[in-house]
Amino acid sequence: MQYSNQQSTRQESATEQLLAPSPAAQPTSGPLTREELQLAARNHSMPLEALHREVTPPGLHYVLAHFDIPDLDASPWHLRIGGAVERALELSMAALRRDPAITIPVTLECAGNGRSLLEPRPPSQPWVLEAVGTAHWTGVPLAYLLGKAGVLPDAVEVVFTGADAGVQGGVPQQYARSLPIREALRPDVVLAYKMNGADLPPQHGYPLRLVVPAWYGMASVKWLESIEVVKGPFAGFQQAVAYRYQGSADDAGSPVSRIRVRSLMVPPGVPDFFTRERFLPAGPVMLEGRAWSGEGAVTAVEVGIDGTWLPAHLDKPLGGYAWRRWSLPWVASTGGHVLACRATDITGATQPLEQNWNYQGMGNNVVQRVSVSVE
Ligand SMILES: Nc1nc2c(c(=O)[nH]1)N[C@H]1C(S)=C(S)[C@@H](COP(=O)(O)O)O[C@H]1N2
Ligand SMILES: [Mo]
Repeated sequence: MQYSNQQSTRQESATEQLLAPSPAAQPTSGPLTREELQLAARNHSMPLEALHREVTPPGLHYVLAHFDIPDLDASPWHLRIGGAVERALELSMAALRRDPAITIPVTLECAGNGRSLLEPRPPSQPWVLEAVGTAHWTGVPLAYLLGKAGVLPDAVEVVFTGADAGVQGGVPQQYARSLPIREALRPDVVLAYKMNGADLPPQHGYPLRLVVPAWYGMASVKWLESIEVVKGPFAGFQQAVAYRYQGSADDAGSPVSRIRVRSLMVPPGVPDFFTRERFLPAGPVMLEGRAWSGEGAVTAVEVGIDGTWLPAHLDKPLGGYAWRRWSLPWVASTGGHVLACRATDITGATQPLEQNWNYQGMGNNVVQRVSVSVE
């Protein structure tokens, strides 16, 4: 794929570029831009072959950071909990590690997963299909700490602020997101300091991050610095402007929250280096992948073979908030084939065969299609 450098030949001064809404904010067709390539090189997805593994090793788990990854030292580091609480708290990492901890397997997915498939393409991190990963997160339940602080009765939301700062849409900011009180008090929302049993890697939020199971990744604030209980809805950029299902630039839209049902397949056979097209020998092959939904349990996965849908076998899920393996034996016959997979969850929601477009490219859970050549 080529990229164009048109976006870099703008006439504005650096200051104008910072303070004006980014000119790249319009959805675009055509070649990937330099800005998209820069983001794609910083933020990586999970190679699809990692779907073989029930738990994703940190280096294979997708990463998304809006700004720079902060270089934080855990020893002087403190978490502040304040706002509409009876007792403000300031906790060191050592103190947090003494609190009761839980470990929970969680599938995280970026809300922008699938964005680069849209036409026209919303200009942002150009994910294809695999901005996902599943890890065991260990830490203190948020509800335990909010209980210690004592949430005041008129509180409505909890705001989480990370240590990372930058400018987005012309707005200087620290990365911050909120949760409604009832979500913040769920027993499975965790302030995590371990990923798969080891200290968080820098890119995943060291020394402490929030993990909100079932919600798209933007809710799980990394490099967590402060927690503020508030009496009105939070209007920060990442809440009020970004992460909304919008029809157009002037549509206020609705907030992105829970992960839409999705399945992915391990592409069978071997790839062509450049095109990633697949080659495999004729004969029996086990098609497999994983499926998840933030709305409730995955109840079915169908596999499409040249347009005919067959029910896949489902393994037990790893947990209430983690993906579920599916498999289907197939006898590959010589020639070209198109394979697809489509999951359905307990609410009856199923993946669309044709993608739905929205202005920010959020929640595109269109079915994956894999072309294979059988020899
Ligand atoms: N502080 C902070 N937290 C953040 C982000 C960020 O840029 N800064 N990105 C969010 C987004 S959009 C996603 S999808 C997840 C990605 O988490 P991961 O990199 O551990 O997979 O982190 C979320 N938490
Ligand atoms: Mo994201």
